[in-house]
Amino acid sequence: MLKDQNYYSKKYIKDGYVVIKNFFNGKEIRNFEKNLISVYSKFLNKKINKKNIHDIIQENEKNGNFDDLYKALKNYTKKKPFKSASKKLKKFSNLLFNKKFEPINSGMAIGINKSKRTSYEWHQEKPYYKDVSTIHYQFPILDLCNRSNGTMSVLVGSHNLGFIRKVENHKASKKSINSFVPKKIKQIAKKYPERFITMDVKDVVLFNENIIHRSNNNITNKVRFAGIIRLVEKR
Ligand SMILES: O=C(O)CCC(=O)C(=O)O
Ligand SMILES: [Fe+2]
Repeated sequence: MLKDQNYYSKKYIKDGYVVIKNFFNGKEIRNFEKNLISVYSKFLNKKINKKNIHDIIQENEKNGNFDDLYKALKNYTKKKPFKSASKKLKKFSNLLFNKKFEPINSGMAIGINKSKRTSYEWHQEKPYYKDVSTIHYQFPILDLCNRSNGTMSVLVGSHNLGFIRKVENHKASKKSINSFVPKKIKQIAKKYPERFITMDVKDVVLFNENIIHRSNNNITNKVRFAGIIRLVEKR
């Protein structure tokens, strides 16, 4: 099914992230899709399908219907596909690191054309999970993640900087995402190369709590959906 563990852990240690190809199977992906459609239909009060979901979400974004969009997203990430995926990723992580992990959070990054509201500036995950040791997974839902739909990018090797405590809080508006941007980001970004995380459906990226990463502009007319599962090391 997968490449050997050694490859993943070496690459993760060196670069601060690694893409695992074909982690999920067709059935798991279909469950993510089905739930996405049904939850968003319910919360946005529309008959949604795989085709029209993009226009409907963009319309809601344009109309400032941020509360319903947020409710849909929150509800979705608590559904069964996320629970099953968390279990699978937990097993995988325990083997990979020879440690014991537990799910700590799930979420979804959503990239909408012409909107910066839901996009993150450069940040580490560490400030959000200060007192624990965490690992992070992200994976495409419905469609692939690539540079044109604004997939996340990372500063390769920047996890070696450790927890950067000097950060600035960037939040464009009350209902925008909050990013903890390292104060010295300009210098840091010169030192570590930026790489865009491209993933096909079924792939997943594993990334370090200290790697610096961000969202990018979605220049397509489709929404980017990226599921997120975060695990914490049991002590
Ligand atoms: O994919 C994105 O837009 C960024 C997501 C992110 O920061 C994360 O998954 O921690
Ligand atoms: Fe993040």
